[in-house]
Amino acid sequence: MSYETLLTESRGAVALVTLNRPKALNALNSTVMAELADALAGFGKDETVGAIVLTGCEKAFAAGADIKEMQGIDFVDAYLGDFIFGWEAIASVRKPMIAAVSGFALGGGCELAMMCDVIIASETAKFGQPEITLGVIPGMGGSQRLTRAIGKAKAMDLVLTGRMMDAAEAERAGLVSRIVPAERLMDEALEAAAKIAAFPRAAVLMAKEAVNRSFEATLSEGLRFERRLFHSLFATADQKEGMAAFIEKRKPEFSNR
Ligand code: CO8
Repeated sequence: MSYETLLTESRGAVALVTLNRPKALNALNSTVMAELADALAGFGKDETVGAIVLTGCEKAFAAGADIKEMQGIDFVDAYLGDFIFGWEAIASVRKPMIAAVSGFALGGGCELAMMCDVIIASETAKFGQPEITLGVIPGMGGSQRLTRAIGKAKAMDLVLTGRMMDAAEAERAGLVSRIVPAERLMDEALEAAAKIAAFPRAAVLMAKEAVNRSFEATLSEGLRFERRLFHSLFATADQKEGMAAFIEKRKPEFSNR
């Protein structure tokens, strides 16, 4: 599939999606959002794909929603046109997604990274929700996902002042999973994705579902949900193979059954 604003490729069981508007620092216009939703839904359904890496360019993962596109719209346009359509489709991809972030991840770009399951950042990464400087607020989950990721104190600081945090601060705050030197970013993200994609697919999807459930459920409901998923995995051939391989001191051969 070829896109105007994205590059997509499969590398074994890993799909790589690259935002490709470098001159606009990968600003997220409506074409990017529609193409991203389409590409991620396609890889979500592709049985050969076990994990997805989403990245940008060296200078920017994405510098936010496209301000030039947004500037002229009024409330009725935004409301009736359901402005920022498409993000639900991105956030509901069932396969693990790794954001490989170099440079700016601002506004909608930070929000897009937070829709991924793991954020691997290069030392150059900068995160922020600068919408306040434009007279708006985060619109694609920033006030909610950022607060859950890093807590109220820091989320308020970022959302109210519009300041950026560097990779080290983002890692300390719990937004970023790992920081790597810039030249290692893609290798690290692709290796992590390949590792995930090699594990039994059902267990991987359930692990993602269970962790995400913790954002929605009470502790007792979440624990019950986790237990049911855990029990259900004993119905899979891959559980038998994984445990037999451990006991027989050999590598497991998973079949995704
Ligand atoms: N939208 C449109 N164009 C942009 C954007 C953007 N968000 N960010 C950068 N660009 C363009 C610039 O206009 C410039 O284009 P041109 O060369 O034609 O003038 C080019 O990218 C390079 O940018 P700069 O010259 O500004 O590069 P600098 O290195 O000087 O600065 C910054 C980099 C600091 C990242 C700066 O570009 C900047 O502040 N960008 C805007 C960041 C921002 O405010 N983002 C939040 C946008 S609002 C938002 O995301 C709301 C989310 C709601 C949901 C989103 C749904 C899609």
